[in-house]
Amino acid sequence: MAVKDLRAWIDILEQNKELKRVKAEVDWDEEIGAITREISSQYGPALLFESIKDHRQTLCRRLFTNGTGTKERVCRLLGLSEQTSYRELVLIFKERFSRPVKPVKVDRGPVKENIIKGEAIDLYQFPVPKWNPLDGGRYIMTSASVVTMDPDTQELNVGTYRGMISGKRSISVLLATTQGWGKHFTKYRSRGQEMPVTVVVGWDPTLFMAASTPVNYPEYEMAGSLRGAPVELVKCETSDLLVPASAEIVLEGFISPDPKTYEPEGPFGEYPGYYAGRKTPKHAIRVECITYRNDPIFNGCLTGSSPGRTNEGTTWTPASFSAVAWQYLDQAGVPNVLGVWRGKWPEVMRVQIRKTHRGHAQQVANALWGSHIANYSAKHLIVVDEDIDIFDGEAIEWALAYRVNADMGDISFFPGTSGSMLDPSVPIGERDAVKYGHGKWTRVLIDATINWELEPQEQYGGNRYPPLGTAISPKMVETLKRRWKEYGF
Ligand SMILES: Cc1cc2nc3c(=O)[nH]c(=O)nc-3n(C[C@H](O)[C@H](O)[C@H](O)COP(=O)(O)O)c2cc1C
Ligand SMILES: [Mn+2]
Repeated sequence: MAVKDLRAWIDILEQNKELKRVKAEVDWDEEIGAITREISSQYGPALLFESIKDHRQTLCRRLFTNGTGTKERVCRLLGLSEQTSYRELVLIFKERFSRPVKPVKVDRGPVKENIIKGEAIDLYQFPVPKWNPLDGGRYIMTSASVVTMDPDTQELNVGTYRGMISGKRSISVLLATTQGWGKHFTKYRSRGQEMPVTVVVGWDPTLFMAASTPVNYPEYEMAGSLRGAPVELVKCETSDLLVPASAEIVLEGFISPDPKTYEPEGPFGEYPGYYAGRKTPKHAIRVECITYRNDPIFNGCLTGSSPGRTNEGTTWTPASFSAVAWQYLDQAGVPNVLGVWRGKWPEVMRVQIRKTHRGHAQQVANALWGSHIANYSAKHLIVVDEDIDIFDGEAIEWALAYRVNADMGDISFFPGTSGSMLDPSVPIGERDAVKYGHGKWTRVLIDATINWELEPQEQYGGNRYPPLGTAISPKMVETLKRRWKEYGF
C-alpha cells in the first residue's frame, strides 16, 4: 500500500520502532547536522526533532530526517521484503521506472490549509539547519522536490537541487543547465522570462527518490510507479505548476535570468564527501507564496559520504542510478547488458556485458556518456565480461589487473565533456556552473573485457585467454570427493 504522505511514513516508522523523537532542545546551527551525521553513519533510526532552538514559537517547529537511512526502510517504503538484495533492488527499480503511473489532479488538499503571500513571507520561520560547520548558510532545499514546467511542452520536471536561504524571501541555488530544471530555465531565459519554480518539502519519500535520480520519464509518474498509486496533485497559487495535495510545505516563486538578481550561494557539504562550491552570486528563487499544512513538519537531509561516513540517500541512490543507467543502455540499443552497478559515489560505474563484438564496451561508453545520467555519473566507467560479478570488489580488481592492457587500447579518454560541478579533483574555476552551465570532466573508459585483438591460441584450447590455473580437474574433483574424509578433514 502506498504511503499517503510524510505523516503516514512517520507513523509507519514509529510503529516499527524505527523513529527517534528527539525532545531535548537542539540547535539548528550544526547540532542537528552533527547528530544526523552520527546516526546515519551508524545506519540508525529516522529522526524527528521536536524542540529546536529559536523555533519553539515559529510557524514550523519540527524537523524530520534520515527516514530512508537503511536499506530495510527503503524496502518497506517500496513494499518489498526487508531481505531484498541490492542486486534485486536494481531490477525492481528498473521495472518500476519503465512503468509510469500518471498522476491525478484534485481540487484541494491539506497543503492549502495555510497560505502566506508577499511581504508576510519569512523563510526563517522554518527550522532549517546549518547542516555542516562550513556550509555557506542554512540549506532549505536538500531533500526538496523542485517543480518546473517546460514552456514548450508543458511537461513537468521534478528534481532535487540544493538551495540556501539568502534572505527572508529568497533562496539561492545551484542551477546547472544540463539538469531538468536547467533545460527549462534556458528556454525561459531565451524568451527573456522568469521561470516559475515550486519547492515541495515533505511528502511520501518515493517522490524524493524519483526527483534525485536522473529518470527518463516525468518524475510524478515515476513516484507513482515506485509507490504503487498515482500522485494526487493540486495547482499552485501563483503558477500552473502542480504539487502533491498532502505535502507539508510548498514554496512558490520565480527565478530571474537577470544577473542583478543573483544571491550568494555555497559552499555546502556535498555528495563526494567534500565541501563543494564557493560563496559566489548565483541564481535565486524569489519566493512569492508559501502554502503549508497545519503544524507543518520540515524535511531535509544531509548529503555526502566519505569512507565510513554517510547520509540517508546512499541506501538507495546506487540502486536507482544503476537501474536508470541500464534503461538508457537499453533505449540506445546496446545489446547484452547483464548488469549495472555504482557504489556510494556515482563517478565510478560498472557495467557487465555478454560481449558479442569488438567495440562493445566502447558502445556502452558512448551510450551512457551521451545520456542524461552522465551529468553526475560514469566519470570512470568499467566494463567487464559476464563472468565478473559487478557487485564483487575482488572480481573487479582481478579484471582490472588482468583484462586491462593500456598498450592495447583498453583505456580511452574522452576529454572536454560536461560533468559534475562538485568534483574537487577539477580546478574550481573550471566548474563554475553560472559561467559554463556545469562542470568539466575527462571521462575514462576502462575496458576490462577480454580484448578481441588477442588471437585465440591453440595452447589455450582455442581461447583468447589461458585456462584458469586455480581450477581443479574433473578427475581430481572426483578423487577429492571420494577421499576427503580419509585426508582427515
Ligand atoms: C540532497 C541532494 C542535493 C542535490 N543538489 C543538486 C544541485 O544543487 N544541483 C544539481 O544539479 N543536482 C543536485 N542533486 C542531484 C539531482 O537531484 C539529480 O541529478 C536529479 O537527477 C535531478 O533531477 P533532473 O534529472 O530532473 O534534473 C542533488 C541530489 C540530492 C540527493
Ligand atoms: Mn527530470
